[in-house]
Amino acid sequence: MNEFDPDPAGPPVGGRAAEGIVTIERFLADHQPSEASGELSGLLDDIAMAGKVIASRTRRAGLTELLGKVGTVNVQGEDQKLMDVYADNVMTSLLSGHGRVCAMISEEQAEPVILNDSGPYVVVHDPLDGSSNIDSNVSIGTIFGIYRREDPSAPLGSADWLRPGRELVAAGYILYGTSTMLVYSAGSGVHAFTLDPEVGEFLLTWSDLRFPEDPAYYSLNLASAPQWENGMSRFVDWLNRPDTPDLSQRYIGSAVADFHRNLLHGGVFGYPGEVNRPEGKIRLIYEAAPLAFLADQAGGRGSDGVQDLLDIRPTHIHQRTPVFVGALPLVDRLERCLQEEQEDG
Ligand code: AHM
Ligand code: MG
Repeated sequence: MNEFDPDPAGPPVGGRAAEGIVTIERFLADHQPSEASGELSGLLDDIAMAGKVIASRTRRAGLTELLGKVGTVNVQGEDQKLMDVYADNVMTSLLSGHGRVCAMISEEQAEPVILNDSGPYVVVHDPLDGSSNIDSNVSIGTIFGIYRREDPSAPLGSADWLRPGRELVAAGYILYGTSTMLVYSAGSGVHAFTLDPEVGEFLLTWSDLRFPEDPAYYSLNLASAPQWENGMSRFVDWLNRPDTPDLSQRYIGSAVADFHRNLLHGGVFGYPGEVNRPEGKIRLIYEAAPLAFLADQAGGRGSDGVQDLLDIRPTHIHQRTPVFVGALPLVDRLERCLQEEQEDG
């Protein structure tokens, strides 16, 4: 073997590789509890369909008029790229059928989008995370979470979506990278499917994904370090100690892509609070909570530096939070660094 030969063992993915061809539709049907109505599987299937449509358009983004800014500013004060708007429309359109979804919370919509008062599910989503990367052909993704309404016959209101991530019944993302991959959990493990563009189906790639024991990466935008809240320097000092595990820094700038790589190879993604922006940048409901749900299901966790991200009950739909999400030892270490700083004052 010379230095250019690929590693014969392949990447150290902590999950079970698929044997044979299993479509997402079949996997969902085989894995739903026997007493389930099939509504949640149907909803996940609708999301997979939305992923196919968005993937097909992102593939052509550089060739079409879709690339560029739409000229409006979303509720976060960010320019809306045309693809953001397109992806938001696709999600709303495909999830409004079947009467399953009562309301959707989207990064691109200032207010909840009400679809069907008696639908049993609320969907929260960032239709195109990392969209500032589109014009440089870098991976982006759709993040989603699903809550089941406690009482679908009660009047619909904010209590149906201002809920802690711990109450999610499913969450996941679709990553538009070198291939398109759908990763989801409905509370019994994390499963990953790759879109076969020839047949137009998501096919099982790994089931029961777990963070590998030895983490390989940390994903932080080190250029923001001068603005970070104080305890972060303790973590950077720890990273540079000779007895610290050998970690590489990798930062794509699409949280979903950074999370995905760290899930496969072990690592942590962080977007800390900053001195002038203690709440950080990442949104709790449709970015942080779904990723924390997946991390938890894969043997990792998510924290805001003080508490588990899954325990935070939001007070408004576009609330931001500091985020540390990924492999357990790294999230625990980050939390400890921030807490020690607090204690030492
Ligand atoms: P977006 O939802 O507007 O795309 O913003 C979220 C993105 C994350 O995907 C990414 O981790 C972060 O913003 C990058 O921000 P920065 O360029 O400040 O590092
Ligand atoms: Mg986003």
